[in-house]
Amino acid sequence: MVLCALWIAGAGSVAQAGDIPVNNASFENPETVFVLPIVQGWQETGPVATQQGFTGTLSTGVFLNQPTSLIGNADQEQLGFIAAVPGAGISIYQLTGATYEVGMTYHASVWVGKSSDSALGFKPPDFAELELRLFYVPDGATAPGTDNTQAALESYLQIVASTIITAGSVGESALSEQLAWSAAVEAGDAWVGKQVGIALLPVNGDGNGTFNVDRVSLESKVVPEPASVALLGLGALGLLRRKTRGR
Ligand SMILES: [Ca+2]
Ligand SMILES: [Ca+2]
Repeated sequence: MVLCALWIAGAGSVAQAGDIPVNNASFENPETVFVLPIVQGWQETGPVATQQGFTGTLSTGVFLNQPTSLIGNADQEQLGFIAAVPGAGISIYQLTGATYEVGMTYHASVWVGKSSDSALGFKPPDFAELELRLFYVPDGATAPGTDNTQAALESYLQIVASTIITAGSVGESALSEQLAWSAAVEAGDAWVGKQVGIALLPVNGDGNGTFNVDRVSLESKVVPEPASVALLGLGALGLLRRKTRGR
């Protein structure tokens, strides 16, 4: 049994667990003195429109944490925002440098709040929902453009893990941590070897309000599968027995 325990401990140290870098994880870029409808380091999708001379995906961007509407536990100077408008193909997503590996779980964390009546935009209704999604891109899928449909977006962002965050459960002056954990990746999963993707997208609402997001992080962890552990244990016991018999 001692040998068995050593083997399991050894397996954990060999696998590549740890933090997975996320681009612009704190929404500090581009730098703004108020608000910009741009999120660097992420792909932004959604309707393209023009406002105040700027043409682009106005439903997603970054804003300065204003002293007049201070969000107490935001990280650094800025946050991201995502309009709580479902069905319009709105998202921010990125593919990381990591790939889904068998025996690993993937944990995503993002801190989420919602706009207040007085801040940028209006407060979303309590039933509005934001989804935190870990995804993979299936072979041959076409990257959605900015003016894509929701269907095009969904076919590209294939779900590995998903957490739905309701506006009623998050605050205006403080963010709260939201998590999405994948199950342990198994050999037959379609996402084995595919890039680990992370996305935030509105999935319910009445078209009003925005979600505020900050501090995105992602990590992989080793999960010894019960079956593997049992097999390892049996194998180790078998070896011990053979050694004992041989003496
Ligand atoms: Ca930030
Ligand atoms: Ca945008």
